[in-house]
This record gives sequence, structure tokens and C-alpha cells, in this order.
Amino acid sequence: MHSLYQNTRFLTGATSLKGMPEDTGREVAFAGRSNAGKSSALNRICHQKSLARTSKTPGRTQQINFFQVADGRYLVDLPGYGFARVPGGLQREWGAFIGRYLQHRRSLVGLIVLMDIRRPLTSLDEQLLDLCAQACIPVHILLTKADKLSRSASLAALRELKKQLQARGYSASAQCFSATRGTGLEEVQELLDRWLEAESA
Ligand SMILES: Nc1nc2c(ncn2[C@@H]2O[C@H](COP(=O)(O)OP(=O)(O)OP(=O)(O)O)[C@@H](O)[C@H]2O)c(=O)[nH]1
Ligand SMILES: [Mg+2]
Repeated sequence: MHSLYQNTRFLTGATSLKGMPEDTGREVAFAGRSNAGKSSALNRICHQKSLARTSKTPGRTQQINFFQVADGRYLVDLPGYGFARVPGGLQREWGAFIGRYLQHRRSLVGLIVLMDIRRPLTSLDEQLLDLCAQACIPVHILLTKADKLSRSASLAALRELKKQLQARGYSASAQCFSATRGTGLEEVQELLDRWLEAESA
């Protein structure tokens, strides 16, 4: 049993860089399109039902929520992108904010980017990957809601994503994930252990 994340607790919510907790320790942030399953993934990883609020209404997570895994170890739930009416480009504010966060947050050791397995690597996702590359932040992609596809279709989607990442010069790693079934849970937890330099209990 991988219990390191079980005691994770909500620390604070911020709406700006200034409102964030002190920039010390190590943190991993979860980003992705609105409704991609960021909050659900966090809850599953932490073995808690309602640590992060999930919703059928896109755009539920409006603030940057910090969760403390252990002393100086944090997981961060970022607001989703792609639900506002603003056409083209990352919504300007979100893009400007995330750009600053990626560039300046010293505690940030890696980004988990979530994409619905049925609709991966949209142009907004690519803009996020570009920002991460510019800021030299490592990226791991979760193809979420893998329970919506058969196992073979999921693996085919993962292969196709990896091919596209390589063709476009992105160095991100990727895996399938399902918050409902727990598919891929250990794989992402092991990666988080490494990024956070945390010891599993
Ligand atoms: N079938 C299935 N549904 C999922 C999974 N993960 C999330 N969902 C559903 O997808 C919807 C959105 O999930 P959230 O976790 O709230 O998504 P989010 O990315 O945090 O959304 P925002 O906070 O609005 O950006 C909810 O209805 C979830 O129940 C999954 O692994 N499988
Ligand atoms: Mg959310």
C-alpha cells in the first residue's frame, strides 16, 4: 500500500502569485484543460474522496489550491484552461499567470499535464508544453479517463501521443490514467516520489 499521499491536506488557495505560500520546499503542479480530471486525479492519488473539488461544470477550480503531502512537499491544483469564450490562444490571463508561475516558482520541480484520452494534445495543451519547455520544467502527461476506452484503444492512444510528442520535439513522458478505476496510479505515484524526493511509507 502506497500510503505517502494519504495524509495530504488542503493548505491554502491563492488567486495570484503573491498569494501563494512561501516559495520553499518541493512542489508538483497539475495542469490541463478544464474538465480534464485534475482534481479527480489528485483525489485518487491521495486516496481521498473530496480533497480537491471535482465537478461536471468545467471551470470549477478557479483558484490555485495548495495541498501539503508532508513537510515541505506540496501538490498544486491549477485552474483549468480552455473553457472561457476567449477564442484562440491560451486565455490571456491564464497564460500570463502560468508563464510567470513556471518561470519564477523555485519550488516547482515538475508539471503533471492532464489530457482527456479521447482528445489529447489540443493546441492549448501544446502552448502549455511550450511554456514548460521555455521554463525548463519537466512534464509528465496523464491521459485521463482511460476507463472510457478499451485497454487496447488506450494503449494505441498512448502510442500515438508519444509519436506526436517526439515529432514535435517535446521531451515529456506519458502514461494512461483513470481516476475511477485507479489505472496507472502506482506509476504516477512513483514519479511523484522521485520529483518530490519523498520516501514512501
Ligand atoms: N470516467 C471518468 N470520469 C472522470 C475521470 N476523472 C474525472 N472524471 C470526471 O470528469 C469531470 C471533471 O473532473 P474534475 O476532476 O473536476 O476535472 P478538472 O480538470 O479538475 O476540472 P476544472 O477544475 O473545472 O478545471 C467530473 O465529472 C469527473 O467525475 C476518470 O478517470 N474517468
Ligand atoms: Mg478541478
